Amino acid sequence: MNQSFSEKSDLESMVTKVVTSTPIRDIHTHLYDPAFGELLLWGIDDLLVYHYLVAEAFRHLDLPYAKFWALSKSQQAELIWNQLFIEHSPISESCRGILTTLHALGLDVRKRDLSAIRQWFASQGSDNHITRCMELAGVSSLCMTNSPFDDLERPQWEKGFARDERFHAALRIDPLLLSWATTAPTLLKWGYDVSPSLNEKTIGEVRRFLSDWTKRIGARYLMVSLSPEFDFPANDPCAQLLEKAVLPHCREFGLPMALMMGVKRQVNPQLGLAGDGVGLSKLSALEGLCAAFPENKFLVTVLARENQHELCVLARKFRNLHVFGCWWFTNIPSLINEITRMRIELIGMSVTPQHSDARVLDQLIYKWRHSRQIITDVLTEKYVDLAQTGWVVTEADVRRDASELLGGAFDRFCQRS
Ligand code: RAT
Ligand code: ZN
Repeated sequence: MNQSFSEKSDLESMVTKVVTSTPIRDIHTHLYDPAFGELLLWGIDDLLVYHYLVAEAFRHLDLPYAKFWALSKSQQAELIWNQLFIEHSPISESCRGILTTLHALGLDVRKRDLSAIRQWFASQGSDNHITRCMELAGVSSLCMTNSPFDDLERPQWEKGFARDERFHAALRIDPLLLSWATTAPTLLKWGYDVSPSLNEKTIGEVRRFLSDWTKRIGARYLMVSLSPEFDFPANDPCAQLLEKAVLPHCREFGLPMALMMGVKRQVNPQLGLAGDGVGLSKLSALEGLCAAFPENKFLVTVLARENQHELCVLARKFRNLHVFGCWWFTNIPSLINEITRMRIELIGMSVTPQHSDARVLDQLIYKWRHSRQIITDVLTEKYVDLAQTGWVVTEADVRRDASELLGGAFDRFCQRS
């Protein structure tokens, strides 16, 4: 018999226990299967040169951008460590994240000793470290971001390798949709008989390309990050390719299309990867897509805080829309709290509140520990509200709900025909 919980403190400890022990399926990261060797980043220097921290360090650094980029990775890491951890308190989410991670790995952060931390990482083996980070984060599987247009990544897929079953693939197609003029010659070089104009033959060849890569990598979904200017329907190559090639391909393979909306690329190009910003997306475009293509499934996250409410309302209208993640600049405790609360209040458990977007393996630990805590807090509060009506929440209920939020709802959405 399931025990029932109605006291707030009982509920709190039960929800904490359940959410902490529910395995997470992380649906979007930038991590790689270990077969990709050095493309899978880990360790203190990669943690420190994460672009979220580069942007923050430049708030303090009095150094020309070019000089910073000319430094080695370890010199850059040292500068960032000094600015963000020694000269100032490491309070920002990205800084705190490093401390959460080091602490969970058993390192003593009190010493503020970068060389000791480096020494510790240097003595770790990458295979064990993958398992340890995933265990400490409570992550059972994760989705990579796999781009055939990436010259470092492509050869490994072409060669083939034994897959690590914890690492799932997602087919990233930004160059195809966002820069057709330069991508068409690339496809031609790879043996796809495309022309600059999007005629029937070209569309067929684009679909053949998508189909080859979907099969080659075993893609779970296709994905693109879109700028605030993205519109649909429209007469530009992005909207045309989406409608005529990508969405029919997704229908044929039964795969969702992930749209990450609202990134303003290279607001400050001197910052490199850290130079992207945010803008308000036109969710009327998404509404148009969901309505016009009921047989397509859309996985969507938005970068602008101001778009979050409209996105939830859209999800109430279209069951072919699955909302996920607190992405990038919204992956901070105050906004995760606000957004998760709002989502659960508007669309209940039919949402995936978080993905990690980890670029460095160790980041799984903090990204998930911090978010799990907030998901626990929000759920507890909601169950307490229910208890006040006399509704009795059982541990089995919480187990089911946590499992939905941490990957189950996503899986079912993907499997739906
Ligand atoms: O969050 C990030 O690390 C960004 O740089 C982007 O990669 C973003 O997540 C994306 O997938 O476009
Ligand atoms: Zn990402």
